[in-house]
Amino acid sequence: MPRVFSGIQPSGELHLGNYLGAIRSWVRSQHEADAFYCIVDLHALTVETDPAELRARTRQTALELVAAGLDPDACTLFVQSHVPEHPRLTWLLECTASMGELRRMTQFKDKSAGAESVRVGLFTYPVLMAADILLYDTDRVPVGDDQRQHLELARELASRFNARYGTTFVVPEAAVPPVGARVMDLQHPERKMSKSVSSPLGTVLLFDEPADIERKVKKAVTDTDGEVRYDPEAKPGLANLLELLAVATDRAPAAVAAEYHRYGDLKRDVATALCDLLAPARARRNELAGDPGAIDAVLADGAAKAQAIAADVYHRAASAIGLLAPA
Ligand code: AQP
Repeated sequence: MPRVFSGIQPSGELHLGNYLGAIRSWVRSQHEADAFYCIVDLHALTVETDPAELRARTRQTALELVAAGLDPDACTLFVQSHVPEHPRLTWLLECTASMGELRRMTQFKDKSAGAESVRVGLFTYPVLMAADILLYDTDRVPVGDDQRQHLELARELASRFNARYGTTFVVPEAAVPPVGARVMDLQHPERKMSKSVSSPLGTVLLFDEPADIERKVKKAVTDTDGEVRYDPEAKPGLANLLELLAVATDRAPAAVAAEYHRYGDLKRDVATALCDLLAPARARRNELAGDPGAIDAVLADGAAKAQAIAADVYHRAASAIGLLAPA
């Protein structure tokens, strides 16, 4: 079975972009692959975080992922900081990466732009992400489009390490969905929907009530020419809505566009499709919320399974690079 790995930050409430870009493929992959899914709490430290909130969000993210369809019997779900090999391998990879290649990372440029003080962790974030992936001999990484560049770096670091020290890591492939890989903010269709950028009307949360979903879709920014056609360059807001309906109903955006003449009708059907798509997750979350201890047990079990693999791969890498093993 191929090995699949992917991660998500506990940096805010899960949104439709996280679901369509990543979590939906995770749910599918858990039945076809040996799947590892990680709540990457160390990544969340790269920006200002409140300690109590981070702790609560980490548990809540696990609960929400299970509600969204992850089955703890079919996949391994764990918290990054519970497996100490993640930061240990990061150091070996930081000594493999160069400053120049990290400076080229567009997410670093975006997130650091205008900041008075930038944490070193924000700069080295992609190396930690490479360690996350390489620790599990990962074949496939299901991610949204925004993570392509980081994935390329993980591949490059694996190949470079293998060339320098002998074959150690599996070189992973990105698996980016054909539609839904970049869900845009409904109010600012030029930027992606995001957890950490506040845009209450532009962000559809995974657990929004149907009335909120309808309100947000109804108010989504489009354009004034009134013609329904799929043209992401010229009509980004409309294209986003067409993609949402396409991905929710398993069709192509252009085929969806051909069925509509009025923006209002399209918005009505987008809202209905999203409400239907997200209803089962909302119902499951309400059930799971009654038993928070069950989630802690899932995470403990997941960390034990993950560490068994991560420890082996870390020791393989440490040995290859020349670290003396403890007697
Ligand atoms: N708008 C999006 N469209 C499609 N996929 C998306 N993903 C994120 N936003 C979109 C995918 O969700 C997975 C988890 O993302 P993450 O939590 O690790 O961080 P991120 O990519 O930086 O996403 P966010 O939600 O915008 O978080 P913040 O605001 O905290 O940075 C990834 O596979 C990502 O591609």
